[in-house]
Amino acid sequence: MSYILENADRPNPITNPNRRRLLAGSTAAMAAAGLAGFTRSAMAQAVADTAIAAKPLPAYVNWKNPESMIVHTASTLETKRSAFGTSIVTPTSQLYIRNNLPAPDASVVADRDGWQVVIEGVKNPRTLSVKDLKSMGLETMAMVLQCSGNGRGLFPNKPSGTPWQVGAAGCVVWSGVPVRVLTEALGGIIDGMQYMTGTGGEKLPEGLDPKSVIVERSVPAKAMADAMLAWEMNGEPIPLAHGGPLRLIVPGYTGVNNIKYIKRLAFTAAQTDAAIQKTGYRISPPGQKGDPSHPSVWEMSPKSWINSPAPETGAVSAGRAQIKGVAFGGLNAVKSVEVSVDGGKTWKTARLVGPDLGRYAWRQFVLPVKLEPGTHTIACVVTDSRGNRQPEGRVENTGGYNNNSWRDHALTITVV
Ligand SMILES: Nc1nc2c(c(=O)[nH]1)N[C@H]1C(S)=C(S)[C@@H](COP(=O)(O)O)O[C@H]1N2
Ligand SMILES: [Mo]
Repeated sequence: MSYILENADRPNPITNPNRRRLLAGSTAAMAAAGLAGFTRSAMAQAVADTAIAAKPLPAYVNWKNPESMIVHTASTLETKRSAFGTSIVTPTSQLYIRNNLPAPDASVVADRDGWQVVIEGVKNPRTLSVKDLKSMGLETMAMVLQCSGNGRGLFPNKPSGTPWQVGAAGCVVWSGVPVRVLTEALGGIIDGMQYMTGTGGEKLPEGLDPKSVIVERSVPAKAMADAMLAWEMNGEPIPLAHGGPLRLIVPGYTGVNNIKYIKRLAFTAAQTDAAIQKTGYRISPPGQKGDPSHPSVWEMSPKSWINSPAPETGAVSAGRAQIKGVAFGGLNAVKSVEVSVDGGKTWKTARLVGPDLGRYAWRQFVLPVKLEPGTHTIACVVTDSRGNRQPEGRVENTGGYNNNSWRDHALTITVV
């Protein structure tokens, strides 16, 4: 990933219409941080500092809610831990963003139905438009979209890359045509094709080897069972920033495998030799660069985290509280979630709340507690339907991928 747009033009903070909301948000954050009692000038200074620290939304996603986002760079935005609601689906206005390359020109969403995708590795290969796809089938599915680097910021050795906390993830409802239906309509997959390879439709920067920058990922062909080519998310046409007009959805697989603005879907005998597959996104031992002998970031593992109370300030009043969070199994449904308020010494089973949107969605959970004054470490652990339990520790790796350690995700709160 040599070509990463980290310094794209950002809107001028003075003229940016979001600035007002940003400042309002900072004031609220300060109040939450217990700074409300500070002198006026200290308060004003702190507000100014916060406003400087909080980068404005980049122009291409200036429709996102600035109060719920952490802007790492113009191509990496995460959802604040305090901003995850409890009604399961992550609003598109609050969902994280990760771009390895600048998106295609906005003109591609002016004629969504005209977007074309090449299907290869089937008996009757064809180029199909979104309009064609819409006539071929329909499925709707809720799925956790999570960057493989989510939780990287919780690795003590701070691997290089965006230091995501928990917010490079969301639960999204997608609509589109199942890949299975599509391949059947095109005569089935050619024998021996072991991978499903998707290619992003970005215009590649000139002067660089295309293989070094192209967003092209292969996943085991079996992943196609529940995969889809989607044109809608959370009830709207997929915004360009999230991969419209057409996105490959591979449920249970990490974010990078879900190719935005897909222009080619191929069943292939081998994995693509694009750098993003060959050496990038590999679980390599600390100090070693990724290579094809290391596991690729594919399936997600069971993971959960607490979002309330007070994930950012850690300051909570004594008395009754509802400990809330999210839990998912990756490939399997959530069976149960346990919560500890003593750093993992004792556990209580939480209650799963709200409708079950299927095995690829996350579940919200709640545990009512009475918090006594003092310092407490709140942790949670999910077990999936096959009995896989979220581990206590992380697997150390150079890229800081796949952190699902419950200890790293625990919250320490001070109850007064
Ligand atoms: N075409 C394309 N697809 C892509 C990417 C990209 O840069 N280009 N980034 C990937 C990565 S690393 C992640 S985590 C997700 C992010 O999806 P989002 O920006 O919709 O949240 O998209 C994936 N699909
Ligand atoms: Mo990612």
